[in-house]
Amino acid sequence: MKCRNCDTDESGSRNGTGTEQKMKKIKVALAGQPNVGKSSIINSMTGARLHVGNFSGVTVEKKEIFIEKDGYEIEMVDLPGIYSLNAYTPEEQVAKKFLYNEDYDLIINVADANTLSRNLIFTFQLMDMQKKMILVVNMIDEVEKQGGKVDRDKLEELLGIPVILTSAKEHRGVDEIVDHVIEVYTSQKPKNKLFYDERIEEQIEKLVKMLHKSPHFKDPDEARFIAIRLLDRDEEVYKVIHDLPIFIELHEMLGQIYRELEMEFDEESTSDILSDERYAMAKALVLKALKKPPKKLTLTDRLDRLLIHPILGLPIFLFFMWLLFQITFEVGSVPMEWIDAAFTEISNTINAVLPAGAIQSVLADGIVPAVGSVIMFLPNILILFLGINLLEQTGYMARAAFLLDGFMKKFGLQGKAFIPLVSGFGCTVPAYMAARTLKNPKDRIITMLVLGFMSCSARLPVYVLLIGAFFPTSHAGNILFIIYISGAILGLIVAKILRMVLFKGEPEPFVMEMPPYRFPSMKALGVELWIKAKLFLKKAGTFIAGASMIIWFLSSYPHDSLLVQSYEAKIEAAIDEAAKMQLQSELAAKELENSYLGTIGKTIEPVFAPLGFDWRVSVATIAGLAAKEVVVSTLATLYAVGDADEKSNTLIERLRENISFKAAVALIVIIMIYSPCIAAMSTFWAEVPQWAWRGFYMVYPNVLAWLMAFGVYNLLGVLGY
Ligand SMILES: Nc1nc2c(ncn2[C@@H]2O[C@H](COP(=O)(O)OP(=O)(O)OP(=O)(O)O)[C@@H](O)[C@H]2O)c(=O)[nH]1
Ligand SMILES: [Mg+2]
Repeated sequence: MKCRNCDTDESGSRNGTGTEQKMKKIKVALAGQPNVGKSSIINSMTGARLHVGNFSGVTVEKKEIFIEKDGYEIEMVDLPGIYSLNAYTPEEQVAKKFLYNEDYDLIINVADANTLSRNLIFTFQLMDMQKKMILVVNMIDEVEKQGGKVDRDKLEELLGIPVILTSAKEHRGVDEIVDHVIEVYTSQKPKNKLFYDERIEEQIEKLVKMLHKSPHFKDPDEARFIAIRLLDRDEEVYKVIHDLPIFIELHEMLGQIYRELEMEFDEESTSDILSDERYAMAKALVLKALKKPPKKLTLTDRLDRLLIHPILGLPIFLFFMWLLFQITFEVGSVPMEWIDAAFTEISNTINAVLPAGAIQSVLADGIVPAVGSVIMFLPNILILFLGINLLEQTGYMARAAFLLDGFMKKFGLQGKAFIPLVSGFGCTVPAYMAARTLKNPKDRIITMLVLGFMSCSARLPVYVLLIGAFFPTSHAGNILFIIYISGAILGLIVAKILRMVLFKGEPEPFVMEMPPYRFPSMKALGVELWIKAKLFLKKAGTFIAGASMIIWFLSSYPHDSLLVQSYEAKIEAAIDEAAKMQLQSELAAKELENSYLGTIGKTIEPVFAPLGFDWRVSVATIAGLAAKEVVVSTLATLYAVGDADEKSNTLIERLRENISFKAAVALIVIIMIYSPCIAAMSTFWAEVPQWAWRGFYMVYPNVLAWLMAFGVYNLLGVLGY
């Protein structure tokens, strides 16, 4: 078996092999309830690196992985988790739309063996679609560890579809899946074994007959599915039949059927009747096919006694967060100094080896310090990501959301918003996507509007650099923690204001599944960190290096030969080395000020002057709109180009000489609040179609950032800094 795009980090694109024309294609939809291990199964089968986590709503967009075997090209589509075909949240809608509208050959329905009966309810809905289907019962390791057992043959016999027992964690059963896919694809579809109560079947039959009157529903399987979905009060399906010529007749018949069934079953809606039916079938099936593990107090129960304790829960959570930022700073700064020193050494070597000129300058003053200044924060970023990953993988994320629900509700946000907000500490782009798990559109837009205040990992380099330069090392970890917490608190306050002014009403009540605690897989953690490191280094080597070349060019040209000549004469006439050095520094500073960037900087300087920023910091701030690391690399380039002083070698020393403490704090405030990077902004645009919100989103964080920075700068001034 060969996987074609598994070594791409997040899949999606296909790298053609040229052989694909000859291959027969099979398209498989991987559907199942959230957190059952769909993405893990694809990873385990193919070596792909789809993102997994121990909470519902990890996958929010469909992802394709291609595998080849025995002359077949199999496209596996990993879908977001979906509780039922009566889906509500935007990410569930992605899965539902795919299942309804796309052309695919078969469904692999993944179920969690721990919660089999609940999962089977969705399985029945999928079986109603009358497509070729395989049931994969995953997490078999957990059930067996507790002394339970799933009877595969029994399940197959009762459901009438192939069943595979798997453990994605232990790589058990997963290799069988591809063979089954090919076998099911090449064989006839088995006969439908799923029938409801006779009284319901009678009505389904009536509806099918009516649907057959329309040329759209000649296929009996499809007509049966539509009939069942109509009984299940599926709005999407209702919209489809609404436009048919038979609609009036059908609508009348439906009304009558609803009334009859509701009377007969004494239920409020036919949808409830079908739910009860499926529930009863699932229960009966589980009784026959699952040996239940004996009930005992699990590790999860014992851990939860402490971790979601009504009084201790929150302080424990805050302690974990504090610890994370301490470690991020303390442990991260050790290799940081080595990396910094290594890049300074490279710059010095380039200066020594290459003849003076544009090439020497673009390398030693442009690319090397810029890329180095960003790469040196890789250790900090990896530690922060490790922390977020642990939160995701262990199952603690859902608990933290639960603990903070009451608190967040006071600020007009719902507890579930905690997940996108925390993801925002890693990267704002997936965090905007993760907001899809919020059902209520108002909750979702508020969360997205304040998400930018959760400092992403790209802002970490700016913070660590400024903290290193302007605060005592002993407090560094605490300062970092305070910055992150302040961002979060500001987010809550803004959410409250938005809720009061623009989005009146209450946030949705908290509904979220608490998954069992799971030990994170070291391999999965390693892979996630490796992907992160690779992406970060790639960004430093491409985007940041490119940006630094532009900054270097703009800050080195145009050359004023008259100025250089006049200074060269002065330097030659200088009496001693010190005077020479002084003149060289003056020349470098003047040239920089006269450069293109100097001119641009001077033009925008007045906007930032009230915050104590000189033109260089102003330019770096604006450049940070592209990506936050660019703030650091721009400062590195600007201070390297304009600095001929051999004494202050590191960027930190140069910053201390050129920026005041209060301006540095104002810069931290700006970075914390103003618009995130281009990638994040375009994601927001893609996720939020309303122009009014897009416009608001582009303006308000920047105005707020300036005002807050101005306030802090002046407050520090009053306090005597
Ligand atoms: N013990 C055990 N854990 C598993 C197994 N498969 C997945 N997991 C864990 O279950 C959690 C959920 O896995 P995912 O692959 O993200 O689940 P998903 O179905 O893709 O979830 P959504 O994308 O949210 O719908 C993760 O913590 C996995 O490590 C398994 O077979 N055994
Ligand atoms: Mg997933």
